Amino acid sequence: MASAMLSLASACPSASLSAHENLKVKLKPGSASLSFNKEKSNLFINTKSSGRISMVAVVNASRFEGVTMAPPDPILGVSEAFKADTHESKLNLGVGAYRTEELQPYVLNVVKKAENLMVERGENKEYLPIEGLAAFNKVTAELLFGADNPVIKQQRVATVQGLSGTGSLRLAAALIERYFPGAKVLISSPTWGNHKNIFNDARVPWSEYRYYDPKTVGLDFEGMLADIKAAPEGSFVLLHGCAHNPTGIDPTPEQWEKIADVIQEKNHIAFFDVAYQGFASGSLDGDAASVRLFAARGMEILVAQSYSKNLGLYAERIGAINVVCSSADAAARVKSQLKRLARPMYSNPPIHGARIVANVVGDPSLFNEWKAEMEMMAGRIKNVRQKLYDYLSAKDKSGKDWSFILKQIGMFSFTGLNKTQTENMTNKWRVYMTKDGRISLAGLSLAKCEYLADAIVDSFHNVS
Ligand code: PLA
Repeated sequence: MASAMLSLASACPSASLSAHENLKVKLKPGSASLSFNKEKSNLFINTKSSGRISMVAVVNASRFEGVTMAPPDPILGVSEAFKADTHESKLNLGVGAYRTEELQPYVLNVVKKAENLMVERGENKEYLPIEGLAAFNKVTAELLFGADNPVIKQQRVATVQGLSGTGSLRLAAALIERYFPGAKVLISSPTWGNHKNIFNDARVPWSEYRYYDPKTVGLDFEGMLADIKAAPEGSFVLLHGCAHNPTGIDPTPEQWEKIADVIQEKNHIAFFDVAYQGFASGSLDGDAASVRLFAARGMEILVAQSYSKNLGLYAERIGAINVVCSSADAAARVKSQLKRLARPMYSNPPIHGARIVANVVGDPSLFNEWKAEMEMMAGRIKNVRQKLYDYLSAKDKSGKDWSFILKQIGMFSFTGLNKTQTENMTNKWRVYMTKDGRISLAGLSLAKCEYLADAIVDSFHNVS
């Protein structure tokens, strides 16, 4: 670069450059012509005496000029804003991450024990196969379907370890895009915000089915069935296996049966997102009932699993995609294609979280300890839910019925606060939450319930 600068100076002594965003050039008339290729950030100088000299100009004009600023993520962006706030009374109810009563992150005791086991065994860090850790894949499918389930006995499940729930959903989306071109995915309205991103990025078309009814603050079951029925035959229907995010409203067992009826009638394929197994009710089997009901009917289904919440392994990125097929042969083929899709995306998955899950779920004593810890976590969330309801009912003199909060399950509550009201929650009360009115009760302590109730009552009644 130094020599190029020198040749510019000698070829054209009167040229001076000030190259920032816009290139400004002064030239002595008639002595040379100069052109600047903005696309390539190249500067070409023609002089009469020495012909064409080309050089790469030292400019600050970016080749990424066309890249616009992306908006903050509607969920994870809330955590960033929370961190930047220095206010003492701030409360992060945005992302669904479990906190202790002291509002501290929690590493499960069984996770620590499983990690100690790994150190004791001196396990290595070699690459995993593309499909992941065999011991993990075995226990994760068993946890989901039950070890004695015929789909497992008949080897009809293609299980591939994924990068937690999100990565597993994304892998399945890639499978849909490749093998079901044009097929639509039906998504509940509302749903977890990232679902739409996942299918958009995988270039899978999607549309919404009715789910939440603001009038009853409950499930719009008739609307849901009608929209699933109206969808083109062979669509994929994305269902939250338990603890629907963000509403906390799940179909009843009878309603699940009817949903399965319609999906079967229309030759649709159910695609379950199970991000909260054991965390919704405290029971691993209870929370897998919807998935097992579909499997028991002999339906082919997809199920994405996550261990972020139930084992608190958020940052380990551990989960799986399971595709239940009608034959072992089809399952083997599907699995081979899932591996083929994974290889160029991320090659093979990380080992640490997979070993933790395999150690906990595969060891009867750790497994029982885990269940107790999960019940403890689910129980703490239920306690703050009750306490928040008690405060809201006591403080709100308008007679508004807040009992919907008690009917919702899982780690969230869908408050019904609108965007302006949620802004009041954050700007005035320093309660960080998503703009759809969702609060994560897993981030709330008993000690903060009264403060939160004051913030909600104020926002609900004094802001429209
Ligand atoms: N599916 C649903 C329904 C979820 O709510 C989440 C996480 C995931 C999948 C994916 O989680 P994973 O990739 O960590 O396994 N939803 C969180 C976090 C808890 C997030 O948005 O990423 C939420 O606050 O909604």
